[in-house]
Amino acid sequence: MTALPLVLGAEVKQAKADQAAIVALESTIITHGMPWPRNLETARQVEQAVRDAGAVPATIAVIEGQLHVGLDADKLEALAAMKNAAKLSRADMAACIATGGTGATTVAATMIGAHLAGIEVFATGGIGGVHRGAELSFDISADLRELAKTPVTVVGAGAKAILDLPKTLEVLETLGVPVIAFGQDGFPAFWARESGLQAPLRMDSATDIAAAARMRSEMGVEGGQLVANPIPAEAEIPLAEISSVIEQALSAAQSAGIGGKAVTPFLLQHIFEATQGRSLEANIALVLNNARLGAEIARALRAISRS
Ligand code: PSU
Ligand code: MN
Repeated sequence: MTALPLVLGAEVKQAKADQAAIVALESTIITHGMPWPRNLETARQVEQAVRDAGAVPATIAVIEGQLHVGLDADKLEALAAMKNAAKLSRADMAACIATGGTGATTVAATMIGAHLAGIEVFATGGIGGVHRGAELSFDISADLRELAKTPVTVVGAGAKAILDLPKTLEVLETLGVPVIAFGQDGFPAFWARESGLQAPLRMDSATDIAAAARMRSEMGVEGGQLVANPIPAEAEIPLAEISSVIEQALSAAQSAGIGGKAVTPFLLQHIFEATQGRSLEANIALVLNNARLGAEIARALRAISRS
């Protein structure tokens, strides 16, 4: 048998020994979601937001064939500066590790890494979902199926309106994934607090979210939970404003013949340019907000385990 080269960062190792609260963080947002050098700055700020909220951050990535859970400062910087890091999901993560490759982890791959390291909570920006036109392209992110399978609570700001949000919610329901809006009834749409759609579930405290996760595992119901945490009001770009930019980005992707893994990064970059960076500022604000809530949920889970 080949042993899994799982490397815990020093801070994460200590947190495991202390049974402290840990929050996993993804790395595709660093390599494919934000431009240099804001990606590095943001990655550091997000880690600090987790610490300030009383938990330990564990940024996950594959580096030279090792699955790192918690990156030291040098590794984080090197990854952020990389121009050609792979974007890893469930399908290609093992192959990358086995062949000594380097790549950033998407939501799906980060969930797998977190679970292997015994981490129950993961904070990010937004999840992948059902793309518009999926009835023809069949482009549905592996993130959705991962949520159905792997017992990690993922905190995101909903899903971007570059996706087909009603279909994304339908698929999550079919897969048996709890979708919990935090503190409101509506399902948030990443840059916008409201998508116009109702969220299937609403919770108002980290304790309730932690209790629901525990109950699922108690019952032997597999899979995780999606917590949809609305962007802070002061940072939001309402749907009416961002919609036309999204339409332009989608038609640009179509004319350029973009497909597969390249779709999401292409759309994000286009929207960043078209909003003169405002989309990036909003993105950073919501990730920090999710990091804080992730830390609260991780602490609430620790509290339940101790009681
Ligand atoms: N959505 C965002 N920002 C991102 C991503 C999604 O708003 O950076 C990234 C995440 O890593 C997510 C991945 O898991 O894109 C989904 O890609 P795909 O649609 O190719 O599965
Ligand atoms: Mn896809």
